[in-house]
Amino acid sequence: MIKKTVLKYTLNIGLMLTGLSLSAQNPIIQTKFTADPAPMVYKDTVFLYTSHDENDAFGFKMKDWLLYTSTDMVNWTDHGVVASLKDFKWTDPENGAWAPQVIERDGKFYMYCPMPGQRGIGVLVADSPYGPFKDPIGKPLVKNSSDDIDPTVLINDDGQAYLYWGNPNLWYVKLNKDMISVDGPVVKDPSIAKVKGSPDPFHYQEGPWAWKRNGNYYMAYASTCCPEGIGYAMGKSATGPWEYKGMIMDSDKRSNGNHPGIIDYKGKSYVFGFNYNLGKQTISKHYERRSICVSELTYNADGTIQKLPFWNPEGVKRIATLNPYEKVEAETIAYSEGLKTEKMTEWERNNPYDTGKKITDRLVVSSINNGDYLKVQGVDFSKGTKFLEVSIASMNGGSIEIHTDAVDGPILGTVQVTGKAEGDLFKTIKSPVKNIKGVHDLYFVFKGSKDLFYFDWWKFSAS
Ligand code: FUB
Repeated sequence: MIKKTVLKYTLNIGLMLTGLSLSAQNPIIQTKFTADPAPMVYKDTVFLYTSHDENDAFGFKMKDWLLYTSTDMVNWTDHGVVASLKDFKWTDPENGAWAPQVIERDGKFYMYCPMPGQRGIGVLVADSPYGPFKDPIGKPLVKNSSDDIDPTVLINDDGQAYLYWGNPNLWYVKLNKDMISVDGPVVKDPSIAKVKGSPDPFHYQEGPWAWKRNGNYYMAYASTCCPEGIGYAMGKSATGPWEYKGMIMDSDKRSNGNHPGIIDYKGKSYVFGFNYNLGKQTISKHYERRSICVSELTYNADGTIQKLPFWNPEGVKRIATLNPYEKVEAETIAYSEGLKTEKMTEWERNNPYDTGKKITDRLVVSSINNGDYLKVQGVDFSKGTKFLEVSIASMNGGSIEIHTDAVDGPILGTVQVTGKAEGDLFKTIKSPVKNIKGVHDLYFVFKGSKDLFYFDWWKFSAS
């Protein structure tokens, strides 16, 4: 494990070297390594399902799938692990949780999960986008060839669903209405299929992402490795024939891989993918420690897509504000440095029968040391401010300085945290703050020595 002070120093040097500034937004998740973005818009929220590179990964070391949500495209709330290889009793639980996709149908949520090494593509189902996800069939949904990775799913206007996947060929199969069984044969897509000795205009590699928009069918994908860019094709039906239309993002040696996830949300379009910036800030060697990025996408009038530069550090613009007068989970983050998140379980205490009953699981911000900070963007203080409440479990104590609009901007207030080794015992601390109005970015800057405390949520009040 790299020492935190060294990590922070290298991170700052890394930020300078990679051209990132402290106003960076990309990569959008800094507390874990994430890859293979699978965004889903459901009601007013973006649900971003991701694969998860372990902190000590050299090659692919991936055990579970994560979920983040946002309603403003800049502040992302961490929901932790939503599914893992352990949910499939028929596979190796240790490694191989590759690129998933989730789709909603008739109020149920279906997660398609590939496992490499000819293990196939499994399916999980849940009644809520937050899970719990369960394996309804107890076996792979698709087990066809060594190409079986990277599923993407589309439900056509006539209700017919299609599952596509594959590296280095694109395959598809029709799904039944139940979304957990197939209808008919597996087909190797004839337009994108690689034919030895023939030209390959698509430069298709893997990571397909299918969608329909304004009557056009689209297939974006990671282009020939390595490095991978993001290419796309358009078609007149859900099964093509596909016509290569160009690159959404050229390959770039700064990112060995890339993997598209594309949505429309609140009147704008977005493409997600990944880079290696965070991992490279601590170690320059190539390891599979990836980080999801996002850019705004623009369609031309004829449905084609404008090419984007490589992931810009600024990311995308905020499209809504954050309400500070309701509890905000501390793991709602626009950008952070030095922090992690983890699930903590609180157990019943003073129980004469010692049943060890679980009271609650909470996801908290952890690994908090002197100088770390988290930023939230676009906090709407229309009612003004008088007090700030925070939910904290102290380890060594310390303080939180609340800065506005910059990490060293004006201080709105300071929360003093006392107490030692409180474990999972969270307490609410109420501190006076100056009055502020309008929309501001907030920086929670942590001061003290090391292992200061765990941070669960915060909330402002105007009286
Ligand atoms: O994350 C594991 C694999 O790397 C994915 O399945 C591919 O698309 C590539 O991103």
